[in-house]
Amino acid sequence: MASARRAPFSGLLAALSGLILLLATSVSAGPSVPFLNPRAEGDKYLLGVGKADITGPVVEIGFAGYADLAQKGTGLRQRLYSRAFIVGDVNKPDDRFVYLVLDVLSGDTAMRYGILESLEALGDDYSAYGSHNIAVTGTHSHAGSGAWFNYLLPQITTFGFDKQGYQAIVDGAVLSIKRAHESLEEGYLDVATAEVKDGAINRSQFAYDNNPEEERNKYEDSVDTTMTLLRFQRASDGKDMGVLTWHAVHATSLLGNNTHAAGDNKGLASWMLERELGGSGNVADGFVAAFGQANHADTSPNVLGAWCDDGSGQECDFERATCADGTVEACHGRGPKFEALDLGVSSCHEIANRLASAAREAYDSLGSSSTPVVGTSVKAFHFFHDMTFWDFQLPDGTAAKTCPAALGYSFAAGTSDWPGMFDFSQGDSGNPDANPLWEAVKGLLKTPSKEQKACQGEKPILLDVGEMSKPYPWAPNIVDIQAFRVGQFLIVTSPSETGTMAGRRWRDAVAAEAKSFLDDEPIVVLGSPANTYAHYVVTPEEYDVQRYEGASTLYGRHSLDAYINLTVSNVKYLSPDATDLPDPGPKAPDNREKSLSFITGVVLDGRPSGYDFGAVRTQPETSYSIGDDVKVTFQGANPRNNLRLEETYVAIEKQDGDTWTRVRDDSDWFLVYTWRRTNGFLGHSEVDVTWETGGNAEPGTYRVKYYGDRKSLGGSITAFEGTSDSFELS
Ligand SMILES: *[C@@H]1O[C@H](CO)[C@@H](O)[C@H](O)[C@H]1NC(C)=O
Ligand SMILES: *[C@@H]1O[C@H](CO)[C@@H](O)[C@H](O)[C@H]1NC(C)=O
Ligand SMILES: CC(=O)N[C@H]1CO[C@H](CO)[C@@H](O)[C@@H]1O
Repeated sequence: MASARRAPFSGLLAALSGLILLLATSVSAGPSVPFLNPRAEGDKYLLGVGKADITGPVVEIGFAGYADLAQKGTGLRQRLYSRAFIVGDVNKPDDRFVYLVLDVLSGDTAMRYGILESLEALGDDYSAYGSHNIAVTGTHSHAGSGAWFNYLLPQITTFGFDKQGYQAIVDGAVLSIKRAHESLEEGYLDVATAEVKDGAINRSQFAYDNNPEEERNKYEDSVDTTMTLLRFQRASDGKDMGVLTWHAVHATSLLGNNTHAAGDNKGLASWMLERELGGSGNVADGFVAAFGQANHADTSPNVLGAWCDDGSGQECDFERATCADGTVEACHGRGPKFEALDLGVSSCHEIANRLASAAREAYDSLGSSSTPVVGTSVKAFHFFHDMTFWDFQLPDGTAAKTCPAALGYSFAAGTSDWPGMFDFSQGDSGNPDANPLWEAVKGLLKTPSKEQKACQGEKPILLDVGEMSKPYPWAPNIVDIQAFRVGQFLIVTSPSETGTMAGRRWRDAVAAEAKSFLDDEPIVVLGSPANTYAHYVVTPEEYDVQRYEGASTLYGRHSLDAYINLTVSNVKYLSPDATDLPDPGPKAPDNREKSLSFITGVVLDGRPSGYDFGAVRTQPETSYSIGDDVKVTFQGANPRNNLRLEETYVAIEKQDGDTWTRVRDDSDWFLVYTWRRTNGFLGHSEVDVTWETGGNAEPGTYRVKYYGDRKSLGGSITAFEGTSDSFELS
């Protein structure tokens, strides 16, 4: 990162204001007064941050990411959020962009259309927002319900599209934008970085090693270890509104057998940093910290490597990730705390801690070694591009082509983060476990055209998804090309999970182009998976190896070159003088109303005689020591009756004289909600609440609350609650 020009005296001013803040702090200092940063330098922008709940149905719906039919929700560990950041030009308020980080697998076409429609319905106040300036990205958590995808292939493992979960994401994303919009104020941006050397390893080193040696030699690591942090600071009182970070690591710390919804390592890191930095020195309740995803495609948070869980004690095969039986089934990545055998929960906490610590380190270096964002203009562009047999030229003049989407054989094998199950293809109709959606569409599978086979080259085609559009398209052929710029800071979004080296090439190409109109050294970050879910993109050399990531690179060997060409050719629309936008291109298909669904709704909730809804089935013990798990069971009802967005299913209340105050809710990582059916026919269910007091509890007298909603046979939904006996924690 190059140093930027600084206004004269601003260093002195910053030092003075830092001193004043320091004095202010020392007067009021309690034990946990947050670090107060000196004022950011640089130009002023219009800035806003906001956060809202997007937690969809947490039970009975398949989770997105691992494509494992067995991974259906049974509860909630931590609510999922949308975090919104708005940056605008002070002089031209219509020139602005919105960067969303959602605790979900990826941005997607369906939710993006929904968000754009809802914003439009909000009227004139929101007319500055549109397709050209909104990026919808996911943290890539593999621990949330799916069933909200626009295209058919990722819908298969969740039995189709679920409007309730889709709407929760759209409504929460829009609410986060509203909150960010309402918080808009003039302020400053500055950038700092930190290294996360123990946050990720390369899970496809064999493919990475196929990149040219001189290129590999330029980098110390086979994953990008730099976390980039962008601080939002308002000018009126110098308070920090939030931080937006980018770092590459798969959000797959929670394993494929975890069935509690959570934002995985990135969602958890946000909660940690928001708790640490929200408060006195910063904007009190609204401090927003987001951990955006970057070029993470070949990274894994399972940093101890991939091992065979077959008793052999061997590492998985370096080339093919297989174990002694020749399959990948026993191969599992090990997180830093894999011995805990707790579905990845402890490893997730550890990785989140490493991410939050790195962000904290970057944050603490602001002022002393940060780069102020300078240059007043803010620009954004977005357009759709059809990758179907698109001819273009590589920078050296060679002709290249992209192809309709297709997945190769290694896609079915999965990765060391979780072996591919792909059992949706093996269902037969006589089998009671058969997947109804797969049964409905498997006859529509096509064999690839000759042109497609030639185009995909090294990739043996397993699923020719780009040539299958019945009953509606199976995968995107039309992708979102998008980039934003504020001052010398550029954000490129990728609809595909992007490999380490692919991300480096892409960022470098954009930086080189942006130099033509910037006085300051460009800082480029890549955010993904954004706007649609276009599987993977790796370098052509990695494509040739056809591991999982190469097999999932949809548009053929030159997918990355095409993304680079399309972005670089349009960087001119980000120049300070730009007054127009690129052609919006062919609209991506909207499958929301066409999507199949075999997801059954809640029929009714019942209860056994003698137990009301909310009755305590198992009371807590009278006393616990910190470190114990407090467990309480209630007579429950299906949480799909009410998502309780911005509210809670469970809470911990602390006694203070005659009053009980809520001290924990669903946003807390250590308070876990589990729902179990106890009689499917009569609709009976129970809810287990576990409070892991080893996490962040203090001594006191407490009780557990449960908030439920029951459905009658007539369809009406009635709220109820339950309260446990009190207990001592010491
Ligand atoms: C979850 O999967 C991991 C990895 O295979 C395994 O070690 C662990 O025992 C599993 N846990 C449960 C509860 O099945
Ligand atoms: C992209 O490809 C087109 C040909 O389709 C070519 O004219 C153009 O120069 C390429 N742009 C870049 C930035 O490589
Ligand atoms: C820096 C890095 O990620 N290195 C890892 C890449 O993958 C190989 C094989 O899994 C590991 O051994 C390296 O540590």
